[in-house]
Formats: sequence, structure tokens, C-alpha cells
Amino acid sequence: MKKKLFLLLPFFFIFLQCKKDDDTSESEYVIREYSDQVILDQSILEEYLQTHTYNYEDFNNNSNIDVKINKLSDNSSRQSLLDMASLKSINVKDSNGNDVAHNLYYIIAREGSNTSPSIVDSVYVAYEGKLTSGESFDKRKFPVWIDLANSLKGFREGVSELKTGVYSENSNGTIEYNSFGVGIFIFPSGLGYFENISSGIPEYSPLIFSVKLMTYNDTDHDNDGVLSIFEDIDGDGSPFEDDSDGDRIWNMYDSDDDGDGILTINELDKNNDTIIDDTDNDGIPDYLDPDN
Ligand SMILES: [Ca+2]
Ligand SMILES: [Ca+2]
Ligand SMILES: [Ca+2]
Ligand SMILES: [Ca+2]
Repeated sequence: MKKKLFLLLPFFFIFLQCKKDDDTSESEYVIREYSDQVILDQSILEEYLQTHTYNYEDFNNNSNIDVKINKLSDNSSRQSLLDMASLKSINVKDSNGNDVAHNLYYIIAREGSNTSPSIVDSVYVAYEGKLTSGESFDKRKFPVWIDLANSLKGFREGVSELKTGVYSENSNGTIEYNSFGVGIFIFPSGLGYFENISSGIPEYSPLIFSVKLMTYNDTDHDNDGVLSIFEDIDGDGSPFEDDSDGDRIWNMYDSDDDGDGILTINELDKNNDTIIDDTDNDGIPDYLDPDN
């Protein structure tokens, strides 16, 4: 009896080890569900927002001030980020096509005196991106152009809440920006890189961006005469995934939106009266009407 047990044991251990290895490799490669991860991230972000503040007193004037986020000391009378944050709920589609609501927290440190970009415009921004650990993973002290249509959902939705300021040209030809909007955007990984690892950013990282919006350009990605934000056919505020002719090219990137072989630019306004044409008066403009 004893002999048998002795013989069995090594097999048992080998089996256990194999099983363990299998489990490890499986859990490494299964992408988490948005609906699970958003709950984890929400508790990380609530904790972060409650325990941090920023230099809000510095934003009462028009000078070029950087956002500085600091840990709140115990018994501090300063406002926390949570005290000051507004909330925007943004849906992300999971693997089954269901919408999962994600919270974007945003703080407008300075309003900005001019106008706001759409979520698909090109923006000229200075920014810093941080992890909840406080580690900075990207910093642009001098502004760069970014196409919001190609940027992180949380970044895009946040920056579209900011307003630009005014700018003037100095005698040496440089442009000076003043009274532009400054904001802080804090969002879960589902509005960021989610399972992807990006330079300096581990997978499933909630992100914090502080952004200064200098100026922006309206964008018409497919140059068809319809601004990208107006290629939002279902009117849900986002032109992403709007695809009139079902050719899997979203209208904002599709130069023939109704797939009738006539380019949108050539049937948008044939008589140049600045009114979009609807030849058969069926309420569907020609560029979205395959019958016309
Ligand atoms: Ca839409
Ligand atoms: Ca188009
Ligand atoms: Ca067409
Ligand atoms: Ca047409």
C-alpha cells in the first residue's frame, strides 16, 4: 500500500504543476471585460480624487500656469479633486456589443474665453499625462497638434469641454496665447488604453491628463465638404460608427457616403446656393440618398 502511494505521488505533482502552468498562461491572455474593469477602476479613481487636490488658487488670472496635482494632507481644508470634478458618462461597447457606462471626471481649472472643439477636431495642446501613482508618462510643455478623432476616448471627450482663448502675434513673429482653457481629465482604463501597454503605461491603467487648449481646427477627415462632426448621422453626438451605406467605412472617412458612385463633394450642393441638395424632397439629402 505504502509503495503504491510513493509511486503515485510524483505523477500527482507533475499533474499539479502542469495544471498550474495552464492556469497562469490562460489568465495572462484573457482580456478582461469592460464591465468588470470599470468597477475596479472606479474605486481606484474615487480614492484618488478624494485624496488629491491641485493648485486651483493659481488660475484666477490669465497667465500661463501649469496644473500641479498634490496629495491632500490629513485634516486639510483644501477642496479635493472630487469636490471640484464634474462627471460625464461615456459608453464603451464590450465584446458582445453592449454599452458599458464609464465615468469621465473633469475639472475646468480655467474656462477659456473663446470656443470649444468638437470631439473629432484637431487641437493644439500642451499637456501632461499621469498615472494614479503620480508618475508622469508623457509631457508636452510646448503645444503640439493632435487629431482628437485618433486620440483616447477620455482625452477626446475631455478636451472638447475646454474653450480656447485669444492669440496675438508678437513683433518677432511668435504667437502668444492668452486666456485659453485649462482642464484636468481623470478617467478609467476603458476610456484609455485598456488591455494595451503603451510606453510607460501598464495595462488597465486609469489615466490623468492636464491640458491647455491653445487653438483648434475644424476637421473634415475625408475632404467631402461635410465637417466630420456633422457626419454624425444618428445624432448621438458622435460620428464614430455612423455608416450610411454599410461599407464599413464610417461616413467621416467615406468620400461617397451613400455608396451611389457619386462623391459626396459632387452631390452636396450642385447649384452652389449653400443649401444642401435634396432633389426629390424626401427629407434625405442627396449625398445620403442612394436614389438621388
Ligand atoms: Ca453617431
Ligand atoms: Ca463623408
Ligand atoms: Ca454619393
Ligand atoms: Ca446620392
